[in-house]
Amino acid sequence: SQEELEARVVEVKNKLGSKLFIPGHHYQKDEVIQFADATGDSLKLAQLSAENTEAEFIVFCGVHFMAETADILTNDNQKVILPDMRAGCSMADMADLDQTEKAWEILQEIFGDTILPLTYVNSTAAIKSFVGAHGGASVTSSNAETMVKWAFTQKERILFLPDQHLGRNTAYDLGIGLDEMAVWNPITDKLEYEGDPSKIKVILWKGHCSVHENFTVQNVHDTRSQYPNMTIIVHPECRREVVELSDLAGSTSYIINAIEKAEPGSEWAIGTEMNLVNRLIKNHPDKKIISLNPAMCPCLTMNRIDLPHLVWSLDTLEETKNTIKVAPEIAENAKLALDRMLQNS
Ligand code: CIZ
Ligand code: SF4
Repeated sequence: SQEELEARVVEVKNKLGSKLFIPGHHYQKDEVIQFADATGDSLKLAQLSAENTEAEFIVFCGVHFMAETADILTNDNQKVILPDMRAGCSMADMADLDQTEKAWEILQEIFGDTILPLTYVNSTAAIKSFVGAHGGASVTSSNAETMVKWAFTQKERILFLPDQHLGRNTAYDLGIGLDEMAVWNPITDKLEYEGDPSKIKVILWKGHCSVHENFTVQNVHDTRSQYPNMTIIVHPECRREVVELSDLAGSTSYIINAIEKAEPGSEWAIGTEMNLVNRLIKNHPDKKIISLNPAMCPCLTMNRIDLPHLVWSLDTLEETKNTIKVAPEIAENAKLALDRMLQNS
């Protein structure tokens, strides 16, 4: 039963004490997040894992790329465990190393050595490693602007992986025109662009988040007509048109802060993952909060981590096959990309 499973988590946590650390991403289910030792976005959780040198077992309640980042930043005697190996990320899967090497080769032919690669932290360790090896850095949704500015101090152009929307929204906010942005299509190996390629400043990898792409212009119009006083706040993984029509856009922590600071009685429509929206609704009964998409948008892979998987991973810590271990040669260059971000943001 649920009670037995919960009691088991408490028992293991009490027994292991500081040898066990459970980071929980904001998009995790309540049944899991209630046991998290820390909650946060992916980068904060990886950093907290790295600071926590006492923890021998880090049971990462989030998705695969986040556990990889935690492994890269922690030391060798810390074991990072993902409670369900199927907890991937469709966005991270949209850029693999072969595709990226191919793209890089063609882009070098077109533009020469004028491009710096940047990758959203929502990417595999292999992609971070590629970016690190080519002088680039990782970015998160909270430091993307700073990092894109930094990138332009290094090179004339950037290749932004793997989320076209975060890349486009960030570049647009920095005054780069949509006509100065091209899209790299990794399925056709072609640059999608009409016009003179010498104008291109930003090359956007054609990837997206399948959760945040579910928020539409129609959702914005429906919300405006039904609730004229509502403030619409969205994550920059949403499409450009949706961000354009919204009142506010920002990272997960930006959204949480905005709701926490909001006046009682204020009204909000939020465009981000469903577990987080539901938690904000529950924690702020004095505010009227809805999801921007009434059908709600769960992240199916985040939801793979549930209470039974958490209990199972706690019961199999010593013999687990769910250890996330990034190969040293990949970790080394991936860490370069992460370190450049941490130094510059
Ligand atoms: O969309 C995600 O998975 C986000 C916002 C991850 C993160 O960086 O916390
Ligand atoms: Fe990946 Fe989107 Fe899920 Fe985040 S919300 S883990 S980007 S699919």
